[in-house]
Amino acid sequence: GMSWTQYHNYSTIESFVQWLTVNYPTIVSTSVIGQSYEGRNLHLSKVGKPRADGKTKPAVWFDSQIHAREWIASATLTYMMNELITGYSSNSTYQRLLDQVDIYVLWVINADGFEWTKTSSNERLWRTTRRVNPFAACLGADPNRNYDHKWMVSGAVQSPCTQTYAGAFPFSEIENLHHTEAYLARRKEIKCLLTFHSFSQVWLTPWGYDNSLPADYPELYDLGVRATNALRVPYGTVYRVGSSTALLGSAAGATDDWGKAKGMTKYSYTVELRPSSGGSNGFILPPNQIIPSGIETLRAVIVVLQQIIDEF
Ligand code: 0X9
Ligand code: ZN
Repeated sequence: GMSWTQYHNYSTIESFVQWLTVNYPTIVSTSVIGQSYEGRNLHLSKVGKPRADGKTKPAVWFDSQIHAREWIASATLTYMMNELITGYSSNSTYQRLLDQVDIYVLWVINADGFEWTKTSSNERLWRTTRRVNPFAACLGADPNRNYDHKWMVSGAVQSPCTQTYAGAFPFSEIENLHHTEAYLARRKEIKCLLTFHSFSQVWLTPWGYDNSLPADYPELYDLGVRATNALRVPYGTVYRVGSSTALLGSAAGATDDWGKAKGMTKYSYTVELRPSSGGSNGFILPPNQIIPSGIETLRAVIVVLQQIIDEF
């Protein structure tokens, strides 16, 4: 097992995923979908009980840590998955959920950037990937500007030395390319995408590339409200719900818009976790908030899983 009283490095998260896979083989399987730019394995787990009749179940996709510095994202996701998996045999709610829905988990998208924030002496606030850019001294691109739906139309730039560099072309970043290949291969099953970030305590719907709203926005908004109402129960943590553009301003090429437009995923959300505010300090969330974040966010996730089961 792993602890949630501190933030861990990439190899510890890998060992934890391996441990879950070995110890809960009836509900967890894990594969490597490819390697990061620096050669780290990118792990995708499938969590859920296969149906006895072999019929397909609806699935949801969770991912985290596309932004290197947002440590609470993978900490919260690992906490929630540990709780669901290790609690499966004794908790009838978890059992009912995992018997009816599959959860794909891409644990850490930006493994290189994440590890850099852990190991470099002064780049705790690194955001992007770590790829060498052929014509610039600065490394990396913003992987949350690198997907191919409305790439570069807003909130992104073409200069490598900025935090929101979209990359030279869509899927220039190998981590994004592995993500889209693994995702689109399963898109007929996937009804919901949650991509975990920090911070601001907002539950964001598409679209993020401009101020238009998808036709089914009322349903996305309604589920977001119900999820964040459940999240509020344990500690009173307040989230706002709305489109990315309405709440944060537009930025194109992000996971959520791509998931909805290219993946045809109805419920596609970016979840910006604790804290609600704080400048760059907001990324440095004290480790004693990992477990509360995990507990409250799991409440929201349970509402989402139940909706997917009821609707599909
Ligand atoms: O700007 C981002 O990539 C996300 N915020 S963060 O502070 N974690 O960097 C928000 C992305 C919201 N989605 C879209 N703009 N499509
Ligand atoms: Zn982010």
